[in-house]
Amino acid sequence: MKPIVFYDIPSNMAGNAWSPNTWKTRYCLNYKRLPYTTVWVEFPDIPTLCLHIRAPKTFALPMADHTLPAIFDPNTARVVADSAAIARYLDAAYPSTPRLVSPPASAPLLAAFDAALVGALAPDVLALMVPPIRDGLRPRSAAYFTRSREAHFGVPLEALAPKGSAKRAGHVAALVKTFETVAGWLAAGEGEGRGEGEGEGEERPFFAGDAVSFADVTVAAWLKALRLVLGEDSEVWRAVASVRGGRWARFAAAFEAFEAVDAGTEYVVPDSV
Ligand SMILES: N[C@@H](CCC(=O)N[C@@H](CS)C(=O)NCC(=O)O)C(=O)O
Repeated sequence: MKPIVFYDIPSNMAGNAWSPNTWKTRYCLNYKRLPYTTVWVEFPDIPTLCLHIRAPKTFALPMADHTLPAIFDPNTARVVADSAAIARYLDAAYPSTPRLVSPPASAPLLAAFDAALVGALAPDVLALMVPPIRDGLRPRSAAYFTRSREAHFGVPLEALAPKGSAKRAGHVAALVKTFETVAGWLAAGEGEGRGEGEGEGEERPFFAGDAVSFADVTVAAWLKALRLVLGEDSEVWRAVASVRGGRWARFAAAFEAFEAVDAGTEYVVPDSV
């Protein structure tokens, strides 16, 4: 099998890969052990790349019709954009790899989960992550990111959650509350139907039980990006990691086996575009 081409966004941060959305696809590819090679695309080149490879618009963001992750699979000549669509495609194209959307009829539920998670996390996670993301991007992407995100938020990025401010403390507290809520979703039904004393305190490892699904990948990708962008020692990661006696720290640890990042190659805008 020829390696799948995976389009991701580079940075100067440790390990290069930083985006919560593209981490979803990297986790899918690594979990399925599919051969792939990363092509690193700077933010301002995403529309050019997507038009060139004919990636469908995702309309995932108010400020951009085209988004990454996207993949090109040379084995089938298919181009797929959007992390949930990529997970469904990989399940269908490579049925002997572990499924992430199982049963396939759960696709709408998983899409709804992904949207609900982003909706719940976004106000706080973005205020806390956007300024350090800008600082960690390379210059061309950083300039684009500052312009597009300042236009979106209507304030200088430094004003989103200044260090030491009450505003920042509010975002951290609200983010922790959201992760408490999501931990509640994960724990729903745990231990039910068991005899007294049996199985008490046993955690369900993943949202659908013992096997990883796309729901787990979406949460793991946000946890990974938080840890990476804000730092393992940040007040934010420490607060999130301590929810329910370390539930999210244990969850994140289960994904460490799927965090390989290849060196890949840099995207160069073709002359013909
Ligand atoms: N729901 C989409 C979201 C993708 C997304 O928002 N990607 C961002 C990078 S984290 C992007 O490509 N942004 C392009 C831009 O801001 O111009 C998915 O999961 O693939």
